[in-house]
Amino acid sequence: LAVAALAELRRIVGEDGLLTDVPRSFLQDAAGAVGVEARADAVVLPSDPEQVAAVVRWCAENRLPVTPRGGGTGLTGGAVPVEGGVVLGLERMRRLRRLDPLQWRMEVDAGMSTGDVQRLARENGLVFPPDPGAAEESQIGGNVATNAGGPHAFKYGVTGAWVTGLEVVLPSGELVRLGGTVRKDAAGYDLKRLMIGSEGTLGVITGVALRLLPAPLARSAAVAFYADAEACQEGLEAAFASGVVAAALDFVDGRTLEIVASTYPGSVPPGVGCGLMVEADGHTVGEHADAEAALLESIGEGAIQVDRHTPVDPLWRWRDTFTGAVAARRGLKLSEDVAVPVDRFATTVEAVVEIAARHGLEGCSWGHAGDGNLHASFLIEPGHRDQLSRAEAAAAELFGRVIELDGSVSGEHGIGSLKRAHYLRHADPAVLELQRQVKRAIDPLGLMNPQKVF
Ligand code: LAC
Ligand code: ZN
Repeated sequence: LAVAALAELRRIVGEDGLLTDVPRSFLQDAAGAVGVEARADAVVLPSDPEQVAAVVRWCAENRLPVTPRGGGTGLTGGAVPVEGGVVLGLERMRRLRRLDPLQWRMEVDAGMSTGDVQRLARENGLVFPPDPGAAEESQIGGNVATNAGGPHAFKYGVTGAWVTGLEVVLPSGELVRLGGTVRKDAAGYDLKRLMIGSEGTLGVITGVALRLLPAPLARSAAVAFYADAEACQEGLEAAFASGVVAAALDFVDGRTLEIVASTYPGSVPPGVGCGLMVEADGHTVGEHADAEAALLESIGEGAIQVDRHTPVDPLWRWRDTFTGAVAARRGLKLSEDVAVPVDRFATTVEAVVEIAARHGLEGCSWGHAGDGNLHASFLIEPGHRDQLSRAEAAAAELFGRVIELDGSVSGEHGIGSLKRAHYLRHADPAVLELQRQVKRAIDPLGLMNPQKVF
């Protein structure tokens, strides 16, 4: 960027709000260096919504792309700039705007970490249920922009289910509020829903109004180990048949388990091909006890071993290490995020391993069994072009299989730039065209997070 242009940006965000030597950390996300060519002219770190609006307006006037960025923990390159221009980081906007414990709600700056949102709720006897991984690094605005999930989405829904209002800077630079602190709102189109999960392609989320719940009084967790994915599927279906909604129903396949077994807070029996992690909760002691009993009985059917009374928080902390541990195995992984109807869960777990082997790779999966959402990973070594292209071929085949099973190419991580080709291949052209029309209506210059999603 020209010196005069940088001076104008500096006037908006201040000396320390502008980075002209773009740090490498702003050119990647948690997917690592897998297949995106990143490029940016500057990083701006605004301190309030008005600064965000001024930066976006300036970029529109100067026809410069804007790439909004939360904590950078995404796995699809969604926050990675690919056409140059400005990376707009929200990390300096972390204020609590209001917290009304008795009304079960709070409003925060978009840059507040999701961990802080969860903590503030907990300290007030409440709970913010969405729990995508990397809670301490990821930001609530990014979680909204990707409609992030997590283990507890099974019972409580994904991030968007908890959003009552959004403050958004539109691609023109206009600051608008969509929804608010009301719990119901049927006035006009639900445009906040359109922003939720739009991956920064329709505007920059600067503020988020959330509804919360009273925290469950009692929680407990158990882990069931099975010989294979088929047996795990039976445990899963028995848990559904029990009529009790588990707070979470996550799984780990045999290969992933080998990688993470040493840090499991218990001991893994030999001969395990699949594990199921189950949480029961309740707002009264009785409700919890009934839920726990029903779930333990159902997941016990056909299990090799059931670890009852697994400490809840350590279990989920362990669970949160899977993605990093699997990547560290060979240095890198190509990680997919497919979702299938729950009755096709075991078939898909087996398909990952089988497809990987045919491409000469090691494949494994873990994830949110109750939602039929698998994090299918193909392990690769950094710098091996050939392994990366074989992993890409394996992923393409997996996506084809998942679509045949009536599944989706992304259950929770979104499309970003890494999954775009796969999404474009499988999406209905009429639905794609409708999305393009929406995009053109809101971002006619095409400057907001270009080359993402479709
Ligand atoms: C997980 C993240 C990768 O569930 O979504 O492990
Ligand atoms: Zn996940």
